[in-house]
Amino acid sequence: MKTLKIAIQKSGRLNEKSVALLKNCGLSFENYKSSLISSVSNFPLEILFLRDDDIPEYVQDGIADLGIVGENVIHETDVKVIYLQRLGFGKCTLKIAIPRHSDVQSLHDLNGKSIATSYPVILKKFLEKNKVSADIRTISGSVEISPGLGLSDAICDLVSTGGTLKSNGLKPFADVLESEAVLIGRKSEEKNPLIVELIQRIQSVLRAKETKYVVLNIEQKNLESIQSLLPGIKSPTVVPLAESGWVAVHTVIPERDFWEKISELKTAGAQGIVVMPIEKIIL
Ligand code: PRT
Ligand code: ZN
Repeated sequence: MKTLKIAIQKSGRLNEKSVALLKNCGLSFENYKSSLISSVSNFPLEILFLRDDDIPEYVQDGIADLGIVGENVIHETDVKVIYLQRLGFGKCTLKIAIPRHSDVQSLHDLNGKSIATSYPVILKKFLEKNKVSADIRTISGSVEISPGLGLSDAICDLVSTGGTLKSNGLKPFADVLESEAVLIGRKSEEKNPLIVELIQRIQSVLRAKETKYVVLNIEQKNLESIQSLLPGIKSPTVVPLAESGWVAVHTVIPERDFWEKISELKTAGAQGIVVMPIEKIIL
């Protein structure tokens, strides 16, 4: 079978998590910072290390079969690729931001103003959709300093914590695009068995990350009340303890309502609660 190629960011914000995701899928490869390509020894896959801006086009043109890249880059380059899987990291929002004391109150107030950005394509579409006519100034980096230098009235840039805006005297004004890292590919290759296999592995890693494995002890008489609190994958595993009248319950809990669940379990009489990370969940 033809060896697949996946393009990931060479260095930058998505590199580490892309590499970790592939390694968690059981893929074995060297992550040399100096090389552009690395072969996976236990799966027919080669990893290309590229600048993120080049990844969508490489996938579209068939130089790579798969890519891991931020949605913001895909929308800006306007290529024909498909989303195979959202990956849950690299989350950020492309936002229009204005100086803290700006008189801009509504989107309409941006008419006639200048906005500096590295995302002219996405911004243009957003402004057109909202019937705003502003002057888009395309710059390639350090967009956030532009209003302070008098180069623009506003900016449109990626924001994650908001710290960069704040330290440059800016405040968020409007959300343009939500973004996270995604696995992309080509429509024609969607059913390639190697791609299907890789997506299944990625999904099992992502599912595991969303859940914790929990073991707890409970008196038999309280078992029913806690069973209703524990959805588990199918139903919890219940094992008798040496001490009569007590059982151990094994289950999984979603990360998102973890603390809430634990406190409900304690109230229902659970003791000796042990929580463990899960490596993979294969359904
Ligand atoms: O060299 P290469 O071209 O590959 O990398 P790059 O410099 O173009 O991209 P890089 O590594 O900075 O970001 C890669 C991807 O990470 C982006 O395309 C986004 O999808 C995602 N991402 C997530 C971010 C951020 N969060 C982010 N905060 N990309 C950039 N930022 C920048 C933003 O531009 C601003 O300068 O961080 C600053 C704001 O951060 P906060 O935390 O202060 O709000
Ligand atoms: Zn880039």
